[in-house]
Amino acid sequence: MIASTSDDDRFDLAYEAELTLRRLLPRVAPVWVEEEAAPETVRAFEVRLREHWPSLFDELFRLYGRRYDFFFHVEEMVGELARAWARRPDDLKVVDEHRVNDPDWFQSERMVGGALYVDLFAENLGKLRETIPYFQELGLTYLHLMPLFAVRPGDNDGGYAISNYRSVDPQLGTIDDLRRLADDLRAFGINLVLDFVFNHTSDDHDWAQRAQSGDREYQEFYYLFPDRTLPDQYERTLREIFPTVRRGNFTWHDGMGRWVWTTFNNFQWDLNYRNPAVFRAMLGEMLFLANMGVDILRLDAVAFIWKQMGTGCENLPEAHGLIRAFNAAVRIAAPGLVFKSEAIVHPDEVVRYISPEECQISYNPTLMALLWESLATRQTRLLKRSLSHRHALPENTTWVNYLRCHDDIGWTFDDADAAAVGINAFDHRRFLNDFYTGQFPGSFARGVPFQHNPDTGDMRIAGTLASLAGLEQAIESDDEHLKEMAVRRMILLNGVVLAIGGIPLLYLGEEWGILNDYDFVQDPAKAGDTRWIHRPKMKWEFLEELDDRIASGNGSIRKRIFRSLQNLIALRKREPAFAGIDLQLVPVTSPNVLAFVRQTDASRIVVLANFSDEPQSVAGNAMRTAGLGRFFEDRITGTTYPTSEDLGLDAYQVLWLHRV
Ligand code: OTU
Repeated sequence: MIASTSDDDRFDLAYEAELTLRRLLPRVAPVWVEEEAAPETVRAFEVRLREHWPSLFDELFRLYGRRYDFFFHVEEMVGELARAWARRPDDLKVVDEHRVNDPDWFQSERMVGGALYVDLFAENLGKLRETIPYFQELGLTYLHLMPLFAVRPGDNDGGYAISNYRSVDPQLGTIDDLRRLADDLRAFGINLVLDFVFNHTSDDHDWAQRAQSGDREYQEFYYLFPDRTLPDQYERTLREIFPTVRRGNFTWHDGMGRWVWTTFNNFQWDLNYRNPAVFRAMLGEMLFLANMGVDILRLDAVAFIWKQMGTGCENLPEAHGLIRAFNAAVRIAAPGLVFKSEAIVHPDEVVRYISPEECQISYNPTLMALLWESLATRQTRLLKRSLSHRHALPENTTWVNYLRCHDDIGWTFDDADAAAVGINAFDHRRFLNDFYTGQFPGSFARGVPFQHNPDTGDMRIAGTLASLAGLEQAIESDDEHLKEMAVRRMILLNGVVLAIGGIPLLYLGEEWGILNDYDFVQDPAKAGDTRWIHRPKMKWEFLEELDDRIASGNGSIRKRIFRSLQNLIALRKREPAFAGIDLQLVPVTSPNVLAFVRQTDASRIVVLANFSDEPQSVAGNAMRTAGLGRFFEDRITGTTYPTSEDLGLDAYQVLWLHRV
């Protein structure tokens, strides 16, 4: 049988799936005995297996149906799904039940996220548990802990080079600490988000070590080549992701005498998903994480998981098939878990990962890049152009909107969108890089280059929100006006991200306006990676500055940034119009102003955001047409305006308007 996609084949596949299931079900029986599963546990599993089996089988057959060992792997996999379900803690099964009945649970206006490195924020998992009141004070209901698993010694790419998915980095704690933290977060209504780093393992993962010691079975877990013949052929069509680490995508391994496929760092070995044993093994790791109490799994580097000679080896149809297969498996064995896609690629490709069958949630890198673009140009045309046809998503899915994360900023907007508003994309990216590295005359930003590629001119930007928004420069020149403008820019950006539709995600530390940390170069394991400039240690003494008697100078700036963000978060969580992602742009005459409506049946908010350092005005009538009636009020300041007059926006002002 050959995997293909015609309608006849689809019929045959459904039939094949049904037959296979009939044969497999009795074979699961020993698992139930071993696990001493209650009858209702078995029944619940069988109901969902029947429901999702056709899609799981379909995806697996298309990927692996030609392999001689296909049915062997399928049988083992179903056994593993049953075992995972039998071991799933009861409280998670209760959550599963709720979420199956409410697939929009993550669309709530109450969802507000934060991300952090355990060591940099609180030293270890035990101490992190003690900071839960801080998350509550800020209003977080979603917490992304950067990878905290066992890693290779030395450089481990901020935890993204994992040597064991089932154990925690001993410096951070134990797997039991993680389980306890997950339980506590759940008790406080905070969703736990962890990474599933499934494109690659560390070079010291057990599988990689076995491969190094010559074990053929594990050598097939990776892409290994005896000479340059195939790597050279692949290279013709590949991008370089970390060109300053090493040119090309392959690393020579002396011990094995082999070239290893390493898309990222030399020590991150890409997994070979053409081998069904790899899918099965990683599914086991995923189900283990699911049963730890993870609510949202961040699928790292999704674009890269399938390779095909002659292509860019990014965003291939099989990559989507793999994610759908993982998803179908989760629907069977851990149905409350959802996926978040980390595809920092062209916007047309970003959306292809987003569907209830694939990733229910996705980073919104285009919005992120275009908010920074608007801040640099003071114009909103490219942002609006992009929002006008790229914001809407399929039902039961949403965006994660962010300004900064642990990674760099890449200018991943669409060239045709740029052309449509009269912008040459190539020149514009160069301008943005100049602007955010402070090279462009008049720039307020203090970013640094990340992964400059001398051949293509490509470059990304590292730096904290505050340093990129002008606060570092303003503090250095001790200029009150510049400080004021910088703080307003930060409030403006947050005011948009919290309102625009999707889950807002804050990189923790940014709530204090932390500046770039230039000391990372002193740590040899970090010096080669400028992203560490925006990953400083949390300074808990900032909290004392919330006390008016202590706050002064930069302390009072930090206090203002913290309080304004805290306030915006609280307001967002009280506003039903901010649920979901439905958004309508409102036409206004000023090219510097972004205006949009968010609404539900019961409420409606008009957001105005002035990206210029000059005051702007918006016609009162435009607000009336947007549904604000004769009088309306700004939720943020409490100011009331009449639609009979034009509305004046201060430099960088953001307003959340509702009818009174
Ligand atoms: C991800 O990002 C992580 O977020 C990074 O922190 C890791 O270094 C990397 O994977 C490897 O695990 O290259 O600059 O979408 O942009 O997947 C960030 C393509 C990265 C990449 C993205 C990757």
